[in-house]
Amino acid sequence: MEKQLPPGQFESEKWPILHVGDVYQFDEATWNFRLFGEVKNEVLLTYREFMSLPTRVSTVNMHCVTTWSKFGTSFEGVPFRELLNLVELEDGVNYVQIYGYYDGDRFGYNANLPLKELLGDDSLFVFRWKDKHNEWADLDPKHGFPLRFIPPETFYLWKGTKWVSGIRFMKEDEAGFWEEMGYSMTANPFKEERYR
Ligand SMILES: Nc1nc2c(c(=O)[nH]1)N[C@H]1C(S)=C(S)[C@@H](COP(=O)(O)O)O[C@H]1N2
Ligand SMILES: [Mo]
Repeated sequence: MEKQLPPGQFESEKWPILHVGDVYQFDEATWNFRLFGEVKNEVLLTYREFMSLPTRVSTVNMHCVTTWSKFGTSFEGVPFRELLNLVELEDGVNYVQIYGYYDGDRFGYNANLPLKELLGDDSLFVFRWKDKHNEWADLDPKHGFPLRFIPPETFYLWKGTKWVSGIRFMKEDEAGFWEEMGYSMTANPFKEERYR
């Protein structure tokens, strides 16, 4: 993947940790993943069911709105598009909200994204990464274990929900956690869309 620094960003070799609130403590017995909203059939996946979905490895670039960019990190995860095979969407679904843990609530954090931008190999729910010794390792809880989203690099990394709990399908775009506080709905780092 090409290495292009978006305007106002600097390159970081390290992978910083950034989130609000405490770190989610994984418990397989209570963990599940919910597909809901504008769907004909709501789906609830257990951890085992989610982890049996097809996975792939992608090497991606990450751009945080606080100005660090990290290039060339390899992740293993389930492509977003695999989840689309499990639900029948209502007509006119164009956006999603990806939910995750915040402050005791598994659905306390969310970020909105346009559905059609999430169909490629650079749009993954990840659980493993190639660490600084170039060895495969489980994600650290602070980075979102057991599962976190990594968006395409045409979105700032706040759209990469950690400790994910589900996807809500929507006809109209709706603001998520940071978007409600004034951050950009579209959030393209290469257009420097930080705020709205
Ligand atoms: N659940 C949750 N996901 C989150 C956040 C958060 O506060 N809570 N912060 C976001 C922000 S602003 C960034 S930059 C990335 C940081 O991911 P990292 O800590 O793995 O670098 O997580 C995103 N996902
Ligand atoms: Mo961020």
